[in-house]
Amino acid sequence: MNQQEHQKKVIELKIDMINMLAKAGQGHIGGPMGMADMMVYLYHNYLKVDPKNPNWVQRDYMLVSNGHTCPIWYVVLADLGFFSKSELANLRQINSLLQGHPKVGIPGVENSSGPLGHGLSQAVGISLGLKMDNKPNKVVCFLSDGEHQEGQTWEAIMSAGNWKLNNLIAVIDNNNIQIDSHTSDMMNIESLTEKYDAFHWHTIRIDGHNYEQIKQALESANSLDKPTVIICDNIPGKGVSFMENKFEYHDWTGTDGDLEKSIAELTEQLNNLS
Ligand SMILES: Cc1ncc(C[n+]2csc(CCOP(=O)(O)OP(=O)(O)O)c2C)c(N)n1
Ligand SMILES: [Mg+2]
Repeated sequence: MNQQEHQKKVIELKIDMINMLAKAGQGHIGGPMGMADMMVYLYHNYLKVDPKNPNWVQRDYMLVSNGHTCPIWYVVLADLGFFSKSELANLRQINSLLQGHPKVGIPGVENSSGPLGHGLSQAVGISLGLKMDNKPNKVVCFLSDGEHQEGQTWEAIMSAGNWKLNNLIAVIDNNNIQIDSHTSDMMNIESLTEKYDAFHWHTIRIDGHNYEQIKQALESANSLDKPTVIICDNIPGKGVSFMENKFEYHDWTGTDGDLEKSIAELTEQLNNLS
């Protein structure tokens, strides 16, 4: 997918996501909007996956540790055909496939999450197992800035560096928001670059909305004898003016008019592309 196709797909999927949240009446929005560029790039230009055969033994593994951001994951997976798009209309309904947090059993979803701070450990386990079996599959794990305030995340970072897991890529949604504060005000996690370097990772820091930077970062991953981290300096709520950089839009709780205004802004951006 080239840059223009990518931009278009990102906006279309943001609109799908907002429609899905509108139907559910609530759900997480700020993080997912900021992660969309990277998520779409990964699935369309990088990961080796087969939507018709989600458990294909040769697949790359995609994990999302910051599980509350699953709305963007769900729309990307549905768009690729991992499951029917009609499932999106049942988000957060009792007994439906797609709950507010992702779980194993949803086609394409490799890890259950929601309780934060565990996903990188799960990814390290998979990566280590694959290496022990001399398998070429890659493992990509999304995690958040907020999760770097949790001890287990650092145990996983230390383990991956120690075992030189060069089949592992951690992608950080470094958006400087968490549930009810800016991350830097709650508990500063910086400097991530120096910290990952010190834990023996190949450390790349990019603007997570820049197609070329995303492309180059992924091209340089896995080439060294180390795990790779791509620290994405993301804008939460990216693409909707009144949501951008506002921790108040960590989630959307049904405020009247918000979603209609968001879709109007995104539709205008889409029209400007074509
Ligand atoms: C172990 C754990 N503690 C607390 C929560 C509640 N919680 C849900 S989302 C969230 C914010 C975490 O920050 P981040 O992942 O950076 O969120 P975002 O950028 O998407 O706003 C918190 C504290 C949780 N899900 N799991
Ligand atoms: Mg965050």
